[in-house]
Amino acid sequence: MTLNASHPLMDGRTADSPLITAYRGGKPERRPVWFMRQAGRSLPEYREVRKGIAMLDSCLKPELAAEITLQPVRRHDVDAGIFFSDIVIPLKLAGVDVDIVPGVGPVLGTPIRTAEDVARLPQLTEEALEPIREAVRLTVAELGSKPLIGFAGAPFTLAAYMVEGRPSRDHLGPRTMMHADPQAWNALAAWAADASGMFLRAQLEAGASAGQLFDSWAGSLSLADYRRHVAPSSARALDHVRGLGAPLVHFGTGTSELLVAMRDVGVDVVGVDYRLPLDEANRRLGGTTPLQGNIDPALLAAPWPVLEAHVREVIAAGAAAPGHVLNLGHGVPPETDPEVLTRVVKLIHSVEP
Ligand code: 1CP
Repeated sequence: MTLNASHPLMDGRTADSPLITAYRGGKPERRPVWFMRQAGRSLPEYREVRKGIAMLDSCLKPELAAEITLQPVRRHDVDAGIFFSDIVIPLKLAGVDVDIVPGVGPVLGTPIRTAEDVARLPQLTEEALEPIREAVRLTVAELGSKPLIGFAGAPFTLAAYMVEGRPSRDHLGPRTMMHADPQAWNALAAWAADASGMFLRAQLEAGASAGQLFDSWAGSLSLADYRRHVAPSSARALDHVRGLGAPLVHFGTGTSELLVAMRDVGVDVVGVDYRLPLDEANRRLGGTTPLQGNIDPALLAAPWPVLEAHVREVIAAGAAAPGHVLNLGHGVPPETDPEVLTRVVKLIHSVEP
């Protein structure tokens, strides 16, 4: 199982890029940076092209998804594009009744709560993923030597929406289900693992040079629950893309106690949220895992000297790790001034690697 010879990671375009070098634990010629949610509402050019088009529809128009992916790369000179899509797109493409409601987030027509609900879920097919492959092909043709990062939602985070039917704070529904009805839970997590795994594989095969699994809400789990009820299905999602040779990143928020378990599902890089300094994350991981993170998104709205000092601290703390890719500790807040992001990128690139 390998990528095609004309894939950007195989034909010389991205293999030696700063991002891929750092993900592989090397020291690149410039310190790489990208931002989670760099595409999206902080950019006026995004708001312009999205006018009158629903979120999930915009993800399924290949030209539009490619354009939105490229916008922040052009504007900020970040070291990678993150594919514009959403973690619930595989559900939508499988035929699940799901929408993204403005101001709310993902909402399902019918929540999935029992073994019968899980058994009725439609299967995602390879053909349904064609708009995703097409958008990735269009994007990487424009990106040249800058890598595209593909992504998918981890089964727990996806299931958090599927069981609750909408965003929730404490994710009680899935956390109850894994104990009250472990069989139904395992079946749901397996369905989500395969849907996400196929979605990520489609992006990598079509031209993405790295993949990130988002388990954004894993921080609501105890370590014991994570290891027993969640890690096996996250590993199953990644089984779809292991061996392709593309670096794999695993990120969640509130996961300071889970970092080792998240690395152990079999990834190359661990994404760290803003709560834990990177030198401590590196210590917990034994000093052998490249890290990504972890500028506090709250500081993007602070006066520049405060933000600059914080970014320099993150760079210094990350130097302990075998490789470090700068990012935020979670996504770009929609109200962020995009000029601040550009300035942060310039600052990061100006510090000697
Ligand atoms: O109309 C809009 O602009 C809606 C906002 C929006 C955007 C821009 C949503 C709805 N999704 C996205 C794109 C998106 N989603 C990207 C690509 C853009 C980029 O990163 O630059 C990615 C990687 C995601 C992934 C995603 N969706 C995650 C994991 C990352 C994270 O932020 O933790 C999650 C949890 C979702 C669910 C989701 N989709 C949208 C919203 C508002 C939410 C969160 C809702 C909640 O609070 O539970």
